[in-house]
Amino acid sequence: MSSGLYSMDKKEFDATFDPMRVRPYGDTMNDGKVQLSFTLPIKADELAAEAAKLYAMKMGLEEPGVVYMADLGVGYSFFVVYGSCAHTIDITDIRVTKVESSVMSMGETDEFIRKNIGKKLVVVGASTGTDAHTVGIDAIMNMKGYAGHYGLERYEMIEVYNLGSQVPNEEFIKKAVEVSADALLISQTVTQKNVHIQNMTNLIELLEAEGLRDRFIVTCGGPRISHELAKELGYDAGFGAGSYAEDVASFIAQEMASRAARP
Ligand code: B12
Repeated sequence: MSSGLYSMDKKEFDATFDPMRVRPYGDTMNDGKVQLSFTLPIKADELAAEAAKLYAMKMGLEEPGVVYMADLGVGYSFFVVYGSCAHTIDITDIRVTKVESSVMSMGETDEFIRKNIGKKLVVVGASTGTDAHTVGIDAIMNMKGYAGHYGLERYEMIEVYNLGSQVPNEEFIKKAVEVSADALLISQTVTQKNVHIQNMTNLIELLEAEGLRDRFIVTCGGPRISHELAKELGYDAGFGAGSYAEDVASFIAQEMASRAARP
């Protein structure tokens, strides 16, 4: 490593540097530089810029600077603030809850299903509750998929029912029973006032009340969904931003096979 990377002398840096304790990096290693953006409900002027700076300081940023201020209309201002953060994270303390299946390609998943399950898997998906966003669930289910990753409709060994958006949980479950679904795919995009938590919890409660919870593999996804949250709410797996059909297809196939193998 070149000593030019560091704000301190290389010897001094090597003596204090702990690769397990990390902090953000901007211009020079370990400088703690971060950038954040936020909106204040006051008009964009010198007072607002000072308020943004003080707020950043309260958040723990040292020497914050307003690098961008924009007028958002009557009485609102938008800021980008840059500063240094002193905190570090000990990465040896971090425990990650992640989906345990290994991700297979579309061809490998089809082959896995043929070999280990011997029938097409039936999946039913929707953006449930009041959520009107369809792009996420379509990215996973539609034939053309998303960002070069084909969707589930393209899989030879998966039969797909995409019910669209704003599907009430009762209707969703009814369809799943009607088509003898193996797996349910719930998409949630709107998280304002935790509406997704209420809706996702309601689905699990309805399944439990009807004695159907164990009949399906129940998965969910969305930009603010994590596997950890999904497990907490009683789902089998959760998929966040940047997930693709391969992720959920691999999980469902492997989970089906391991359930079938259980005595
Ligand atoms: C397009 C859009 C809309 C379109 C939706 C059109 C449509 N047919 O879907 C329209 C204009 C209708 C819309 C409406 C609204 N929207 Co809107 N919308 C967006 C926008 C710009 C993009 C969302 C999107 O399509 N992303 C692309 C997809 C591919 O990404 P994704 O959803 O994350 O999906 C990926 C993963 O999350 C995952 N995934 C998703 N679902 C699932 C499911 C499973 C099973 C799996 C495995 C994976 C998975 O895989 C996908 C691929 O990687 C976002 C802002 C943004 N830039 O993200 C706001 C946004 C989502 N909308 C927002 C809001 C508030 C609304 C409204 C409530 C606004 C209003 N007051 O009326 C309404 C919704 C009303 C309602 N009842 O739901 C907010 C949500 C805030 C929040 N956290 O709650 C956002 C973030 C905008 C914002 N910053 O305020 N919206």
